[in-house]
Amino acid sequence: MINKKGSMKLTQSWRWYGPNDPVSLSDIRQAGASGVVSALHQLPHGEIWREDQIMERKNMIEAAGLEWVIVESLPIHEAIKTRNGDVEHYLENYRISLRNLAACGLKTICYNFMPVLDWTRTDLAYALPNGAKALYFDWTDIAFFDQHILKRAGAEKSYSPEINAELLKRLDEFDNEKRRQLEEVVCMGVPTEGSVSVESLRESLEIYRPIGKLGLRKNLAYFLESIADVCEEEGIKMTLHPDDPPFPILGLPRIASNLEDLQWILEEVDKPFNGICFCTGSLGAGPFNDLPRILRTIGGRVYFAHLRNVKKDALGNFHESDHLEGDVDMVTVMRELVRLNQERSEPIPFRPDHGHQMLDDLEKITNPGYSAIGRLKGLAELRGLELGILSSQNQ
Ligand code: DNO
Ligand code: MN
Repeated sequence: MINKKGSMKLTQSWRWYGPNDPVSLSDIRQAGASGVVSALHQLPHGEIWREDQIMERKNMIEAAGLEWVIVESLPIHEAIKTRNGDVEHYLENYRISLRNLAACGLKTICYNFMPVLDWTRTDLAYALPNGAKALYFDWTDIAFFDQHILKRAGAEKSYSPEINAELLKRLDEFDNEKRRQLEEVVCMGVPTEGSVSVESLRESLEIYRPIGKLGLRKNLAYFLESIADVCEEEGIKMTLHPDDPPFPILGLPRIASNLEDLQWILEEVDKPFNGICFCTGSLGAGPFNDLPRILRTIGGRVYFAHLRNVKKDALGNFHESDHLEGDVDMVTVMRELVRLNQERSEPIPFRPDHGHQMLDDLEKITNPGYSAIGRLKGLAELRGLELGILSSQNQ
């Protein structure tokens, strides 16, 4: 495909949780996306994805006039992240799933290497002044969970004096109902896969303690080396999703939180298949992350983008803000993405990562962050931004 300057747009894509997703494929088409991001969420982590199961999902998507462009996620079993005795079995399963996906034409895979929990928030229905609801992360809430529910030894040392003071001030707020809600939200893990218990979270903390940041980095490198041949033979690109939020929580190690982390990963396994999913909302919650700079530095290895914004306060608490408003300079990020896209032979897919729960969706049961209307709004804004940048180039 010849990519004349300005002629190729980013692929507008949308996450679909499969047939049980309250948002249908027809909704996705009406939102104007052409690409679908999906996974076989019904399968437990570590199980082989068979070709017939993959084809069934692919056919569903294509029958709706859409294209399955990214697999998100092909999850990494805890045995691989902790490199325990079962690691070789799960690596072999992963390689088989990758080959099966490639045989079905699916060659860009998103995954994360966060211990135990996927993204973590403390409130899934944070009320915005306009009446919409957003996902929210509050340091004082997480400190309460850590110190009073999880009861992790020495937990208070993980929090700044300001947060510990705030916790003392707000202690009365944590009645039984608030404790129950907090426990549910923090332990939720991935919405479609059920939650972990406080007890099993405690056990995981013990497993990860001796591994630490260095050990987890090594385990990621081992995983990447173990799948390198399959990826190179099949033309597969792996895209690592950054940590969300991008700092250690509950004493668990984090290894994909900032530019230095991402550079380490790309250099340690310095092969083109080893790439990044550039998630602006995840990286944007980090106090020192300069998103345009990160993208300019590692952009050559970015094969997928999640676009959303966050707004932090003085304590570092953050909520998911409107896609074009917040701490992430989305205009500059989009300019850089458009530039990168113009160097590619295939367009880079992006999706409006999360969206607000708003309008009619306020009355509906939705997957947190993944209701229809808020993402539709985000996609519309992002598509307009891209078009504006492209047309200003051609003037
Ligand atoms: C958060 C979301 C996550 C993400 C997974 C990828 O920013 O994009 O749900 O999809 O962590 O494995
Ligand atoms: Mn993301």
